[in-house]
Amino acid sequence: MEHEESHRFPRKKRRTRLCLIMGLCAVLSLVVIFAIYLGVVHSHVLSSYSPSSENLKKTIIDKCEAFIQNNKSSSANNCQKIWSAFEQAFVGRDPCNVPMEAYDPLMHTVIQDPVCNRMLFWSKTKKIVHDFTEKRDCFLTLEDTLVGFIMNGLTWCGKEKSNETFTTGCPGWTDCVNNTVRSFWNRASAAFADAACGDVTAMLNGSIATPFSPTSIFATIEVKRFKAAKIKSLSVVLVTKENKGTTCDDPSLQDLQKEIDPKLKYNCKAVPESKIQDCISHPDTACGACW
Ligand code: AVW
Repeated sequence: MEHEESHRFPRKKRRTRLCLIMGLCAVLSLVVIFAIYLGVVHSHVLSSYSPSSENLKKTIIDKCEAFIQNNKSSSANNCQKIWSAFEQAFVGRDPCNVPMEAYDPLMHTVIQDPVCNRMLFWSKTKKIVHDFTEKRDCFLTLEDTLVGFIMNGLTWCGKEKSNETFTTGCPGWTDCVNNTVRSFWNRASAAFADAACGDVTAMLNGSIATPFSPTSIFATIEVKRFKAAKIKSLSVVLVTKENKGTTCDDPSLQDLQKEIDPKLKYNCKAVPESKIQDCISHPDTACGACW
């Protein structure tokens, strides 16, 4: 009995210690869970309270500065001034009633040297064209210029009688004609086409029925602004899938030819997509050999 007692006592002690450790663990776990909860709630409250205009402003200024850092020829630009000129175009306005002219002050604020002979226009070929220019310096699209680079991928709008900027709940591309984002791209495309000079290239999609789509920005804005006094030639690169699809004789491309000034030399070449993909994967291939 005595022997049993002496054994029971240390076992009780051990149990008490185990209980203590388990209790401590439970308390610690609760503290950690509570801290995580607090962190999540706090960051959520912060993000829902901080106006999206602050986030958009930061995104735009950061992208602007990154671009200038990588493109020393753009160093005359002032990102703060660009932001101010940008926001005045749409803040306080009905997001369906922002004409492209609203972005005139922005376009006049941005300093962009034209790059004669290297300008690349595109329509329905967004991915392949940018995969290509990302790897090559021989061609430049609107999205490779300061203003195009900054706004590419962003959504924004304002609201009547409000000085806030929104990045969600904005009208979609086709919801209304004069929407904040579409008018920006129309205006920026107009400026890009106005600056076009020398030999100009356009990459169009030979896998669709109408490569020169009459409703596209390329057809409605850019081609209409090509000036024969500055532009020597327009070369169409018709991207085809294994030589299938539309050819350079396509009626829509004949419309394009009719649309441009006859003084401007026109040529068109159907190029298999695989050939351009090869050039994307082998950046050492000379640009002239890509099509
Ligand atoms: P695109 P663009 N809904 O490939 O010639 C949503 O037709 O117009 O080429 N987004 C749209 C819609 C739509 N219905 N239509 C166009 N977009 C947006 C600037 C979308 O982001 C350059 F200088 C699509 O990827 C090119 O030479 C983009 O607009 C020329 O304009 C292009 O549509 C390309 O305009």
